[in-house]
Amino acid sequence: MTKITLAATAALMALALPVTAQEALDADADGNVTLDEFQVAYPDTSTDVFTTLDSDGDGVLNATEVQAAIDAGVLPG
Ligand SMILES: [Ca+2]
Ligand SMILES: [Ca+2]
Repeated sequence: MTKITLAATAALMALALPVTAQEALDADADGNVTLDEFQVAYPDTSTDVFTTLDSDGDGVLNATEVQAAIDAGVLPG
């Protein structure tokens, strides 16, 4: 009974969670958005823009950096 309830709850939670911009962009689901992944969604994005968004300079965009880009109006939310 408990197992069934937990499974049902987990399923409902999965359905309720919206797909974030980060998840939509992160094609291989490794938690970071590479320039290649980014350009699949935004082919006109230059490396300069991507570098600007990559605030910690590690070469990929993490969820915080993607959210910052959305907050700044660079990406649609
Ligand atoms: Ca990725
Ligand atoms: Ca980064």
